[in-house]
Amino acid sequence: MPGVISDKERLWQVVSEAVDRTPVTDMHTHLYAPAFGCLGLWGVDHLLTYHYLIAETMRQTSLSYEDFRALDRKAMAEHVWRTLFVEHSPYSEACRGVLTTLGRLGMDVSSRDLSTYRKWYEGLTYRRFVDLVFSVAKVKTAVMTNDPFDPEERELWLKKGDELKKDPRFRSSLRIDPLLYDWKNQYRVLRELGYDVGPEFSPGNRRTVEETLRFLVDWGRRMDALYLAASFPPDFDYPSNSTASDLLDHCVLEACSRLNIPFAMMIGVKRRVNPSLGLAGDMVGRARVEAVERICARHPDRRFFVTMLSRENQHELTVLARKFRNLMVFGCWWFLNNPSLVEEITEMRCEMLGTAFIPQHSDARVLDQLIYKWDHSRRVIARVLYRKYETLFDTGWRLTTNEIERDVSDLLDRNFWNFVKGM
Ligand code: RAT
Ligand code: ZN
Repeated sequence: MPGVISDKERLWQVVSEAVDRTPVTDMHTHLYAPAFGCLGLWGVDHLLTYHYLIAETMRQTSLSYEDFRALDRKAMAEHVWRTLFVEHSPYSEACRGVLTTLGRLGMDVSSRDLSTYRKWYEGLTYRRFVDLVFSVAKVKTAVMTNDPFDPEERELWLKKGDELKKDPRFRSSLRIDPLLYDWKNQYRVLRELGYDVGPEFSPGNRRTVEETLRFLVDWGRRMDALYLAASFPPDFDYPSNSTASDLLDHCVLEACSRLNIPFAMMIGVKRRVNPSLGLAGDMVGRARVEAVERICARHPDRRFFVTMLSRENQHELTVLARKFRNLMVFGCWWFLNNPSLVEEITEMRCEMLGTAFIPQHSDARVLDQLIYKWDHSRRVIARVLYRKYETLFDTGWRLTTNEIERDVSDLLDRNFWNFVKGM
């Protein structure tokens, strides 16, 4: 067999190079294409004021939440830097991420000099920086989280439309949390946009159901969305006597069917347990995998991307994916995106699903973060894959370089696209 790998040293080299070099499709980010203007965040001050770091800072500072919130972005970044990087050692995952990013961009992290990092960015534009970051991180496509309920973003879609879709590196997903969980306020957005919906969502109100469906299909088309998506609280149940469940049954899944795209469910987040922390104030909770089981069973023709936030849900979810081919497990989400947990979860998924899952997404909010999120994840994925191939090697099975590259492309790229296309 050409390219056959005959020893473990070579095996490690092939696996680590394949994982390191394969361009990824990052299926869930909060990034924006350059055409979205100031919605796109980048630079060291945004890196330092990432909400993951704000949560850590507020544990180590005597500043009140109010005083911290009153600081401007630069002062906030300086406070985070001093608190987490100077007064303590920055080995938490989110802190280390800042250092990996600056280092991979060519800055000297040993200087500990925030002002030189700021200077490094001077003269760069977001547009040029996208080229640099995508090439350093080896990301070929980033899927955005596009929210028509955000007034600023909605305006852009209405005014600029196609211009927002010109950069092929950025693709859209239509995010609908406000519709599912805040109907009593958000129905007004639909009305303002010309959809004839009422203040109560009830399946018996045919006009409201049809108009909501029309809204979802129109916006899915407007964005050219690759999937519809929402996050769900730990107590999400399906089917259940709730607006969210009714909306799924009567509008959301039908919209997915008409658009021929999957629905992505991110389950297990308890929003705003500490509202003073803003985005950093959300909590994790153990959720009900049975809800996913029932939705997959009831809708065999629909496709579901699912990630769950609680570590305790991971085994059950992985087993469920063995039962339903319309379920694609993805990512180690948010509080799970730490090397020890990524390692454990990825290994388990490899053992039960082979190559049929999507190991990671970045959830990057600041463009620069693509660099560290993928750098850190690739290292763990390479280690886990090597161990799996090593166990194969020990049986006497021999692999070729092409086979390993094929598997890695499936995991980091193709599984996503095939599932989107329904292949
Ligand atoms: O990881 C995060 O940044 C979270 O704040 C959330 O955005 C989460 O990923 C989500 O998409 O709801
Ligand atoms: Zn997210």
